[in-house]
Amino acid sequence: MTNELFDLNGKVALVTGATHGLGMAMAIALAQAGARIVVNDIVAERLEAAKKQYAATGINIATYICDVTSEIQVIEMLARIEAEVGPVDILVNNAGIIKRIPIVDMEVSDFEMVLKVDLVAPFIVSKQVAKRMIERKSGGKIINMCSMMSELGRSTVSAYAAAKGGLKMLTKSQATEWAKYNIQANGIGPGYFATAQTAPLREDGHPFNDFIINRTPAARWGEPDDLAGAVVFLASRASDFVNGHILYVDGGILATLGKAEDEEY
Ligand code: NAP
Ligand code: GCO
Repeated sequence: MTNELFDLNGKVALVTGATHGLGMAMAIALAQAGARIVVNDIVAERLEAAKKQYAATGINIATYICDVTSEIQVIEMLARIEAEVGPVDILVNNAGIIKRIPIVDMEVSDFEMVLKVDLVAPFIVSKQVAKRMIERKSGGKIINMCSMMSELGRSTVSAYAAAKGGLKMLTKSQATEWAKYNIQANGIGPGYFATAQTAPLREDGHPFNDFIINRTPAARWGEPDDLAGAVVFLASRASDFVNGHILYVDGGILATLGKAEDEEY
């Protein structure tokens, strides 16, 4: 019974921007649970390189060039996916960017770009995928990549926090509108994970590295594979009565006020 709850055989999963990082780790986990994986990116070379990396783990992915901020490109991509792979059953809105600039120094165009990729794009892709799920009466799973910044502010990442806070509330609104169609919309909120996106915070003895290790009860950065269980759970029958939930995978960051430098828990 338990294995069947998490079985994704026969399902098609689109993981946006999953050419590396958290997206790739989640896509691999979904594939290992039986899903057929579709990945998009904006750069053809990155898709080709990713295809080889996935193949090295025994996973044959379908790839599509698509800028998730363009509704026209998303519509065209979904039409091709349906014709060439099959209708999307599971969507992971993983694609995202960040700009670390103090508010007073940030150009409006930079703020708008982060909102466009991290909030408007998940709206676009979810809308187009959900429309098709409703038309097919198939139900489905929408999983939005939230963040510690869905709950907390941090200097220099105001645009990202505004987007990820909005994405939390978009997730709850999607859950409200789509639950009756048996579509579950939920979020995953990773803590601080070791990927290209956070590399600048971990390099060359950056003080933030030690800060995060001290701020995280698990006393380490997350590794992309730490999201495998969360994404398979939210993509599977096991979460059919879970709606509008943000599942934080953060080593305990949100559970604690933190501790003094030399204090031991
Ligand atoms: P990442 O290394 O920056 O990867 C983001 C991916 O999104 C890249 O493959 C990128 O493609 C793609 N992308 C960006 N803009 C796109 C667009 N307009 N259309 C299509 N694809 C686009 O990020 P990550 O660390 O793996 O994180 C993945 C997600 O989890 C993001 O949403 C991030 O905000 C979130 N998250 C990360 C952490 C963390 O600690 N790492 C924690 C919480 C939440 P290119 O490489 O071609 O630009
Ligand atoms: C930052 C980091 C974070 C992580 C993640 C934390 O500069 O604070 O990039 O934003 O990416 O979102 O959950």
